[in-house]
Amino acid sequence: MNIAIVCYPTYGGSGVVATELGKGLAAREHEIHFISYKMPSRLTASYDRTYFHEVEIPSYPLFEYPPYALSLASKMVEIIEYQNIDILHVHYCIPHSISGFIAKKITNKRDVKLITTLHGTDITVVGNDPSFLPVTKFGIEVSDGVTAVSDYLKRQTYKEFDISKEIQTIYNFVDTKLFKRVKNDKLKKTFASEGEKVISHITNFRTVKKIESVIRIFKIILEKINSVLLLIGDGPDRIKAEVMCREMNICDKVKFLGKQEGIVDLLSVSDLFLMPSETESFGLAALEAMSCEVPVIASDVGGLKELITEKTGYLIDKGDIEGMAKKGIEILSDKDLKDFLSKNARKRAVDFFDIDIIISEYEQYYERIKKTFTSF
Ligand code: GMT
Repeated sequence: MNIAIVCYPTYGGSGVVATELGKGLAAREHEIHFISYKMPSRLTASYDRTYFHEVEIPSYPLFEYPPYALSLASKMVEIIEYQNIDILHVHYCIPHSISGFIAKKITNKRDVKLITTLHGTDITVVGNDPSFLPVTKFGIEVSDGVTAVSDYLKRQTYKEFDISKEIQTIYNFVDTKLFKRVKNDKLKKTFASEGEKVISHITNFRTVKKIESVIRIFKIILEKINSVLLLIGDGPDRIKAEVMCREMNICDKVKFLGKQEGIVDLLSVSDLFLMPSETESFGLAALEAMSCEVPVIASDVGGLKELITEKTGYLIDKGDIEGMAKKGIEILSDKDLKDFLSKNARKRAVDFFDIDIIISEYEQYYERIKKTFTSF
């Protein structure tokens, strides 16, 4: 199939899933056309049968806010017309599914199927902002196929939007052959001294990720366990986190690493991963940690219970900082417990969320949607 994949290029879950999906599909002989306003962050090399099309955003004095959704629709029209596209797969509803609908209308090609994957904040935060609700609902309704990254998100979409559209859950995935624990003592020594434990957190530092909770949990753990905290990523709340560390006098123990490409190496030196998010439709970063044998302590919210079990980590009530720290101390001070959780975390990633399993699900879904009739 010729598949156009539309995503945000930034350091965020939906862009990562879209890019890894495209790379995985290209490896299975499909032709992939990525469309975005910038090269997606995980499209770091050139791959066979993979093309990137940049959306140019015109600046004109009249446009205080350049109409990105329309520039994107124009680019989609061009790609549909000239690349013989079968599937237009957009990741994150707003504004991608609306642009996709416009492009389909302009080209009038009913055989091109528009598939929208809902990722999380497009439904839970942005989508149900009253000003976005009607367009999000419309974007879902006019898609030929809709997938959600967890059953939780599917339920949430039905609840918030009062729609009858069929939504299929297709989970996030990880390439377990790449996301595999590697021994790297040299790297470990750059962060931690002998006997010091490494706790990690990957974040876009948005409010929903609750960075202040990560730091508070770490501070309590630190009182009992000699450890360091690696904060990987960047974003709006980073400065707040840096100020907190200064006030708590723990700057030497918290390493702000910024955006990193060598995630596998960093997870491989980690003993524990924290995800105390306010909400999380799936928790891709937690899955990547699990694949690298890192147990996860997370909030008991959203779709995280579809990923994390009592054999792979702990789900604790949202906001229960003491509870999360207590479990962290337990894991870091009991080698048998840590080994048990690590082994099962890896097993769960391999058995249920490996790239090969999930890419096959997407392929089957595309085949099914291709056979459906589009009335507009
Ligand atoms: O808001 C974010 O955290 C980023 C967002 C995205 O779409 O880039 O992440 C969401 O999509 C990921 C991939 O499907 C999921 O694993 C994350 O759980 C989800 N984030 C939230 O629901 C907060």
